[in-house]
Amino acid sequence: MDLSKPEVLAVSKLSPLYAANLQPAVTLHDRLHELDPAALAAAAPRIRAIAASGESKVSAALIRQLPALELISVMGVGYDGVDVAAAIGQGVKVTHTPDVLNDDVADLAIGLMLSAARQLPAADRYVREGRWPGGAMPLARKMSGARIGIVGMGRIGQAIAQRALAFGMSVAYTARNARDALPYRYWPDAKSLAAESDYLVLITPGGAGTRKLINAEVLAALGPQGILVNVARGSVVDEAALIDALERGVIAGAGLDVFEDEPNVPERLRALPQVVLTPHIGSATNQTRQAMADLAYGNLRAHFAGEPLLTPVPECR
Ligand code: 8YV
Repeated sequence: MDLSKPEVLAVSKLSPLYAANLQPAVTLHDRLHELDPAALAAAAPRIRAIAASGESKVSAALIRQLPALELISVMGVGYDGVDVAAAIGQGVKVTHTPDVLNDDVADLAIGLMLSAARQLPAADRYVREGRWPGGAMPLARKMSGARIGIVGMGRIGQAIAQRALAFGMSVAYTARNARDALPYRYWPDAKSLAAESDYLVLITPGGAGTRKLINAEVLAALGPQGILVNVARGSVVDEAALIDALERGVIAGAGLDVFEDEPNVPERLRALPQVVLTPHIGSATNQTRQAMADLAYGNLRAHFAGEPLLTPVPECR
């Protein structure tokens, strides 16, 4: 072990791109808290940083176990799994990777909207399975010109709105606060937004403040022509209520990239043909994941060089 290098705990299986950035510069302890608690106890007094992904859990208990901890560098824009209050309480800074993934997540949101509306996965299967010669596929529905309601109007929400405008869609949103500088209609809550939307697209942070925000009532308001798209966090949707609404035709369909208990997707959801499912790939392109890995490492490097952090989370600014 090179004692001159800072010691870092990886709390989940890190992206190989992030790990490759870290490897030469730090001594990396891979998931000791899960794999070898005794080894963690031995290394704990020397661990100065945690490397995490957007889905990682960093509990108050783990933070308390690491008395030398200075920084938690998340490779992801979302950091709802990190107990930020506990970190701040112990003088630990938290960083994330905003902006660099806006395009990819917004692209995927539009892709899921189109896939659900035009039934692209089913159309692909139709051709592969040799069903075309037997007759045309059932007609799908038009997306251009429809109404999109966006839950969360941060950087990615705005990128989705811009794309929706290019499809001639009318854009409305809900968020904690109205953003008066934006030309979109604001609704104070998800239910009233859903009632005026054909596509309800979720891109709000996860965590306690948005848990099960999209419940049976909101889905009923979206209605039998409505399509739900989730590129935020599975926790934002009451998944049992969603499955029920899809099975009973309360809403028309869904495009889902995130789930309550990833990577486990309920069998009942997987059985529904009007649902398009992707395995949490919002930011999963080579270009974007490299940019995220570089930013996550850049924060860590800046910290150990005594320089200002590049992208601290808002609570740590
Ligand atoms: C990734 C994400 O799944 O940025 C986020 O919040 O959910 C994703 O981009 C992941 O964090 C990549 O490490």
